[in-house]
Amino acid sequence: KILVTGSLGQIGTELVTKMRGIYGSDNVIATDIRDNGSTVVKEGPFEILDVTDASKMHELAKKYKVDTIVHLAALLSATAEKNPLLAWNLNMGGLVNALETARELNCQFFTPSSIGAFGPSTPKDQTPQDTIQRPTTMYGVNKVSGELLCDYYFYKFGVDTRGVRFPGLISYVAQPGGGTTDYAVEIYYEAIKSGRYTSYIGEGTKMDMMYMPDALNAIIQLMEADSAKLVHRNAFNITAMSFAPEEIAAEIKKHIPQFEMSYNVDPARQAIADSWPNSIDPTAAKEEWGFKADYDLGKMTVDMLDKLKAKLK
Ligand code: VAH
Repeated sequence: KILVTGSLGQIGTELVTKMRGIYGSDNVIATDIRDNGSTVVKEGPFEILDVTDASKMHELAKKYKVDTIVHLAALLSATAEKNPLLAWNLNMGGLVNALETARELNCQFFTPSSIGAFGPSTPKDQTPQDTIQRPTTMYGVNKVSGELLCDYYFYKFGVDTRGVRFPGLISYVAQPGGGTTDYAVEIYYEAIKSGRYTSYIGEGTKMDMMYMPDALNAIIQLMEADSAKLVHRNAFNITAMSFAPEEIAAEIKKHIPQFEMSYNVDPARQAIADSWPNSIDPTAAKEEWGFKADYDLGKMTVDMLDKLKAKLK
């Protein structure tokens, strides 16, 4: 039985549905702080859970006899930078509650880190798996602390914790909330809706990205990997592509020639993006659990535009 927090978020919405298809609906308990009446709520067990409520989390985990916890509930980078103390309390408070529940009930554990766990002093191109991590955002501080805390729970208490450093994730089912890479999702919606997009991230700002199907496969593949083969645990660099705004705009124009891109840089989110790597090296994930991405920018763009045309018509 798998308990998922943040089930109504960008990752959770699709991961719950995919896991229910693989492991059986009754074996995936979706939780979130609100009920949005979506299929995630209707198609299997759903519970309201505020991850800062330790006793409620423990009560639900015991009620459903869970053996796996997937902890996704968090504030993303741009929101966290606007509310740093709220971000610390929710991101770290929620994480420690989830880890304690996993320790007490002997659960396998997954939570994502991010390319946001790196900072300006980190090597920016092909960022290594093991390198300096001094992020300059609250989100990054949360992610580095989270990686260290998850490794600690593995070494100290034997909790089977695993994680990946996600790049920006692009999807058409549920929108991201409050991220820096959200422009790469918004641009596809606007290409269909209005035929033009004004990017808040400036030209030339390269960031790692990944299409959601590859992200979901990575979570399941890592969780099912042979633990004896894992040299690293929290958290693996993974990526599918790296591009700047003008590159995704050019790819969209191949399909929508009249698409127009313009720029109105948001200093706050540009500063976050500038502190992150240009590209990271996913070799460890490939070697230790066979990670590979199927979607590059071209293939993702075809699928995103097809799916959004159907969704938005
Ligand atoms: C964010 N989408 O923008 C998240 C992610 C690497 C980006 O961490 O904050």
